[in-house]
Amino acid sequence: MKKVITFGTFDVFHVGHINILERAASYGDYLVVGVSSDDLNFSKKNRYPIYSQQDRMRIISSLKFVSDVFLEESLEKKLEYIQEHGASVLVMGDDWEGRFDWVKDACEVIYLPRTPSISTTEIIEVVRSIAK
Ligand code: C2G
Repeated sequence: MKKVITFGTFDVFHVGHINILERAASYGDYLVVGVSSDDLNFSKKNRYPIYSQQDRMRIISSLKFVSDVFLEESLEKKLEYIQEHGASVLVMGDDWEGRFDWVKDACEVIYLPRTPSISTTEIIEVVRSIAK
């Protein structure tokens, strides 16, 4: 069985997230998703996600093309996660282009184009401006 792995926060879930997960799944027979923990997010973006890690994991695990979900607690543990889950392909959006090339000895690394004109940050900004 060919296992594909991908990672992300998937906060305020939107169609860009669906698109990357669906395309990632098409590279194999089994898609495992590392959902970034609340603390990892705080360390990367200096803010906590709107949705809790429990809710984000529940949303991702309910998708028909996702086979397994786990909590991603550190960016440096990519290789460990890949080996632990027996993944032979890592898929990421191209905002991460080149950033995970260091795992290429362990598995194939594919960066896919992001869905244009949608992001969690933009949704938060729009909602904020409406609420004012
Ligand atoms: N994405 C996309 N199109 C968008 C928005 C996001 O294809 N319009 C993709 C991103 O490229 C990423 C995935 O959706 O592959 C999840 O995006 P984020 O939730 O923003 O994930 P991020 O916080 O970048 O966490 O170990 C890596 C990190 O955990 C990635």
